[in-house]
Amino acid sequence: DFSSIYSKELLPHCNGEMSRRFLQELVNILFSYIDKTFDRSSKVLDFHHPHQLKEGLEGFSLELPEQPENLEQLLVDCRDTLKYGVKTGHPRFFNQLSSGLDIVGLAGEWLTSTANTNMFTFEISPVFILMEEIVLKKMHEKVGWEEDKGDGIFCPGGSMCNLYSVLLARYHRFPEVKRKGMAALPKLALFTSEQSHYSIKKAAMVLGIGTENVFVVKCDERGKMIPRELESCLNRARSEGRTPFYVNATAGTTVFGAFDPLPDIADICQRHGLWMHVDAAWGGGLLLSKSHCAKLRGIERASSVTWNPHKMMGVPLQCAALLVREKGLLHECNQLRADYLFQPDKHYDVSYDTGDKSIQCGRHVDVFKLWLMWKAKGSEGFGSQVNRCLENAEYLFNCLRKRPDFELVCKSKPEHSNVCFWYIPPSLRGTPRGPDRDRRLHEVAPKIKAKMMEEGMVMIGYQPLGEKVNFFRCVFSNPATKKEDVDFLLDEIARLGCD
Ligand code: ABU
Repeated sequence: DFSSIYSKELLPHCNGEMSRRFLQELVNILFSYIDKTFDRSSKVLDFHHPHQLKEGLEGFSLELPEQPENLEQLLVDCRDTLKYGVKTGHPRFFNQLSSGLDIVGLAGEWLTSTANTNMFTFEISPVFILMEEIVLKKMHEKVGWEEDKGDGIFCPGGSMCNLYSVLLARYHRFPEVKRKGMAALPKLALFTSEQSHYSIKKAAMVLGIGTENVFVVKCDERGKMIPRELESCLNRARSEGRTPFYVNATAGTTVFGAFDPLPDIADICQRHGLWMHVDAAWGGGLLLSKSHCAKLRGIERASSVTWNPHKMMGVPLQCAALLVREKGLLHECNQLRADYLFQPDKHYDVSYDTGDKSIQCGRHVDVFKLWLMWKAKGSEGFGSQVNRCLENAEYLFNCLRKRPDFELVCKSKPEHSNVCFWYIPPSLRGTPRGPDRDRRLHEVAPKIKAKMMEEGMVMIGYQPLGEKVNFFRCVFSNPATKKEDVDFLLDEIARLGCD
């Protein structure tokens, strides 16, 4: 019982015994949460509306006190924080591209927090800096780049990686931008598919290029960029007086999981002298699978690649890497030589002070958990994990084909682990296709999702896309998910949606 004990009785104020007991108690709470995460009979979430959580629930208050609270209360708060959160590692959590709870990854995250250091210099992160180099090399090898040529950096999420890619491409073509800014440049244009991630447009916005200068290239019915549409966008941009400099190709789109035709896009980029970026935030994990890596053929021709191990590889959030083919460019583009951090006269090889490659100053250690998981599984272990997720997707696809109460959005076999579908309630079955059916079908997924969240036994996302009204998107990245969870998902949707 910690009810009469306060944080002033923990380290550094007192001896370590009480700190150990407190942390041990916290670990017990975490173990119990982990057990529940893998227990199919436990809920994925215990949903409460924002106002309910803000008002406070059964002794759980988010408000901050003026006076210290005792350690017992802190442990209750920790338990409640997990209780009212979402178990993203639950085998029936299908809501996001990142899911799962990897025990080795978790160990890595705990160690990282305990070490509590910063990635800007070798002097305070000697081991982590070298691990980053080793892991990046391994990722370059999987992409297919020549040994010792590439560069890269772990950054906070795929959107930031994509931002870096646009920044680098612009600097590569117009190095004067670093000092003179956008006013010294012609009107730029960049290109990305209509199904690519919104972060490409956001990068254009943040970097002062402007969203109107992002050309959105049409996709085919599977969500893949159409190369001849890219060519016509390039011609249009030129005829409008813009200077094309960057093309983003997506390897694993967010909704359909589609892979753009990388070799064709690489040919176009080569012909027009453009930077080719591949956003493989979601699809990068497939590089580790012998059965599926061919879907990324052509990625080796990219100038830069985004790859998020926190998605398909199941590494705890967050873990995202920007890989760059040309060594030194990141440093040249972002270096500002802050004297208080990057002194050139240190007694070790200062090329390991990688912090000036970054646009951040402080940088979290995201690499250790990935390094530890790679040791634990080997590339092959990651490959089998990816294969299992894609097998689940194929199983769901086959189930959907057989069931009359569901309709697939894409009729062809999924390339990645995304499967998109509508549930057709009894009242809509047999209704002729058209605006009236679309209007009613659009309301089905949000209604089911609302009930699903209130009951909390499973979780899946939905969205509209182009002219397609709201549909469910199921994604598999959790190695704990089995076929029985897929059956459960479909039966739950049918139960909740039956009118
Ligand atoms: N950065 C894309 C993540 C979106 C998703 O999990 O659905």
